[in-house]
Amino acid sequence: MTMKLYGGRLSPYYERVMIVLDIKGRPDAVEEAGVPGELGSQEYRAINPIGKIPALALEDGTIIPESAVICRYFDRIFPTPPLIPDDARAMADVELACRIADLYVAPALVPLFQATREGWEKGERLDAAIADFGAALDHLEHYMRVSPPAGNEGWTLADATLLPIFFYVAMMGARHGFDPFAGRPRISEWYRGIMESDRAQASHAGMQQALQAFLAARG
Ligand SMILES: N[C@@H](CCC(=O)N[C@@H](CS)C(=O)NCC(=O)O)C(=O)O
Repeated sequence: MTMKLYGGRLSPYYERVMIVLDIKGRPDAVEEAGVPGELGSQEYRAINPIGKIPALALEDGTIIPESAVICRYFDRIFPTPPLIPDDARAMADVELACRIADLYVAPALVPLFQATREGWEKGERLDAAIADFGAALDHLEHYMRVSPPAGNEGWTLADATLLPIFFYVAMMGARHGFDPFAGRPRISEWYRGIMESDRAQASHAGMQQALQAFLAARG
């Protein structure tokens, strides 16, 4: 039995895992299994009681949830090229970018998704959400010490983590009328650089396609 990956490319956490498999040259290591019964269903909770995607089912049926853990699992079973540099300082830079993305940037996107879904008017509530989002980006900018990869080579876990989150960072900026890159030269330079690679272009195109399909199905 092959491994199964539950989720879909609309999720930046799922896409992170797919990028890691691409970096490893092992895109076929998993069967993409979708979300049985949809998110929130009992059927999916029977697979992963946390209810979130992605989740990885190993060959023996063991479930590993949490994208960061799944990525590290793949880094062990497919060791080349490595996702985490050996050098202690470079390792800390990569880990820090991943942590700040997961703990601050991604959660600060959630109110902006809500604002988009519910069509919030300009005003205090939207301004506060944008300000919180800006503060999270400032944390990342302050500690951003990773350089963009050269084309498809030299990708780290920071690149795989940040890229799909930045699909939504750029989108929410455009949707709510602010430039998330303005005054943030480090993340601007990283994003401009990584988007020159085929892998980043393909990832964003795949997420865009998943988004269009989702919006069309919602009607
Ligand atoms: N910390 C988790 C976050 C995963 C996550 O929040 N996934 C979202 C989709 S982008 C989800 O499954 N949401 C469903 C829910 O919260 O019910 C990870 O890194 O895997």
